[in-house]
Amino acid sequence: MKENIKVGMLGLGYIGLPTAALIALKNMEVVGIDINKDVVETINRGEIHIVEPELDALVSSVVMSGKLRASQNPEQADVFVIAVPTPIRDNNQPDISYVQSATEMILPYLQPDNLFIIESTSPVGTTEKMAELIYKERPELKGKLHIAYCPERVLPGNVIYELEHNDRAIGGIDETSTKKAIEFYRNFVKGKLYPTNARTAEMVKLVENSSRDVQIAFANELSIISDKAGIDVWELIELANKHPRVNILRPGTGVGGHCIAVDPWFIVSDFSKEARLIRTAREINNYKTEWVIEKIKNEALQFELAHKRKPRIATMGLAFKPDIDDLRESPSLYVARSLKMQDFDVLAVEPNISHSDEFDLLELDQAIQDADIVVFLVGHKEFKNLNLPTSKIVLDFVNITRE
Ligand code: SAJ
Repeated sequence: MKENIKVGMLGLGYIGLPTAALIALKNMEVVGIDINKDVVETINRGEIHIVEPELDALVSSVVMSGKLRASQNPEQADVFVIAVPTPIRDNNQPDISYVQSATEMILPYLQPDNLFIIESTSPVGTTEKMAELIYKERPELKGKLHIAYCPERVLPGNVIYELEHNDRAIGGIDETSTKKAIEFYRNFVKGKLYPTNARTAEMVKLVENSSRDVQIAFANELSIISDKAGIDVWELIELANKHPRVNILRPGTGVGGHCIAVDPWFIVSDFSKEARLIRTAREINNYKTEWVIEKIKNEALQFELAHKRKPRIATMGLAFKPDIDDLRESPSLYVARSLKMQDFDVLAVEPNISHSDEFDLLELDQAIQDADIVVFLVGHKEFKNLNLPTSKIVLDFVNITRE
């Protein structure tokens, strides 16, 4: 690959923007291409439109230095990286139309020796499909492009560090593509780069998140069984984990976020007969959220019978996991919303956000003081070591009050 590499990053979201900024920091020229005019303008001002620690300073410095700029229009580059969303539709089928339209967008700009990489989480076979699409429209390029899949595996909240330090699996549609893609990532990744083929690399991403989903489902199922058996699930797991080869994860309000609750469906949709455990894990984790709602409602009903009025319920945490402000696919938000829709008096607390269109957020102390029932839905650090008055009914689904 030549010396001054120019990179076209398609999609400037949670993955595309930090990756583009990191590449620019390593002295490559990066043009970020996004269909959203506001996103393009925000980035060109050196600002950001998403929340991620350290990202604002990084973007501002590489925009100032002229290494990163954003545009709505594609242009020629040496490397194209696709980092657009691949959502699931209502029927749990993956939607790769953004990957396809991003690929179509750059078709006229592709040149011999270009490297085309997909990072978006994708069903197995997507990279080969895009290669077919490219060569159908630009047959003269056949055999002259390098095409690969390389999934990201960064944890929201720690993206900048993990982008640089995590190991990565990189799979080309042929061996030269794999080699060229590894050379490219070596410019900015300190982690190990493992070569494979495109189909395996696609499946690696899906399997990582499915594995976590299955393990969390096991913990969630144990919590439901233990409740029925009159056993403290936290003590149970702590003791079982003393075994040298057992490591049970934590039960909770359900599984949220835009990855673990989504990616397993990419396997289930293509392998519906075979992926029985993966599908069941999804169902168990979704059911756990409904189970939590039922538990709260039962407690509220008991209160109403005893006190002849509806209880005020403080819901502690709305984010999808501890110590972040991300509400996407959040089971806790779903619980609070569902209680509110069923006419319960919900006092919502979320220390990581300052404003919600949906809830009048309360300060922690105020909510506890005003509430009859205090429900812990997320293990935010602010919820540790609280002095909870004994008069309050406490439902702690994440064990944060005992940590
Ligand atoms: N959760 C539990 N119990 C646990 C651990 C997690 O209930 O013991 C819940 C969390 O509360 C949350 C959900 O699971 O609702 C997911 O949180 P997470 O921290 O496990 O993962 P994400 O969604 O923030 O990021 C994941 C990561 N994947 C894995 O750990 C295998 C990350 O590395 C991926 O890059 C990311 O998905 C992604 O983009 O795919």
